[in-house]
Amino acid sequence: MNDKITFAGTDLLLVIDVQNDFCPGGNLAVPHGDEVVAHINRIAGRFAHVVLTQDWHPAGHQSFASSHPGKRPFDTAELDYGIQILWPDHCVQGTSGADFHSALQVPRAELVLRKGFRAAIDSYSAFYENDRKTPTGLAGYLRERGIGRLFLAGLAFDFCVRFSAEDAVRLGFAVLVIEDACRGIDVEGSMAATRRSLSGLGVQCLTGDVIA
Ligand code: VGL
Ligand code: ZN
Repeated sequence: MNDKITFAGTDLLLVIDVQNDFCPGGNLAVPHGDEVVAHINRIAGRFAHVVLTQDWHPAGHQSFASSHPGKRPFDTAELDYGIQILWPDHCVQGTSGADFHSALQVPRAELVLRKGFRAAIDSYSAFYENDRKTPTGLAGYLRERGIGRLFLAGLAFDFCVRFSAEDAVRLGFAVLVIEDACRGIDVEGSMAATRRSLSGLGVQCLTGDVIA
């Protein structure tokens, strides 16, 4: 059993990409992705601060397989910044697929951070785009607000949650992942690789029952 968490005013819940396209019926459905919603709704009230991220791509984004003739979803392509997995079109700006899941109830969220809006660069992490250099501004926002510890939840565990957690550690935040409030895609062992990476970085994975 995990011990109950003692919260500080400098803790923040970072909810990653709980959007229709990542839920069953969506264009890039994460298996059981909608199951994170109830977990997140239940724990969000325990946090003094909540931030949501929203994957937010222009039509024709370079991470879409449809932008690369002859390629199919889950193929890879060499982009300016390196190898990129190609995805089905998803989370296109202004579409219902980009909307948050309608049952997500986090009215106290203080910021919605949109990412992936540059046509030529994907952005898994809430902190840096996939060139690993272009900041989203979130680190500055959190530092100015005196946030020290981040609890992560959302979709997908092995992409946007993983990259966000790894960057947050490198940026000096304490990071915990609420694992039962995440679901993953699992592309070629990416779930196991995520667990290895997070444990190597000292990121604690816990379950929501120690919070709610
Ligand atoms: C994500 C793939 C492409 C995610 C976003 O939210 O994990 N994955 N865009
Ligand atoms: Zn995306």
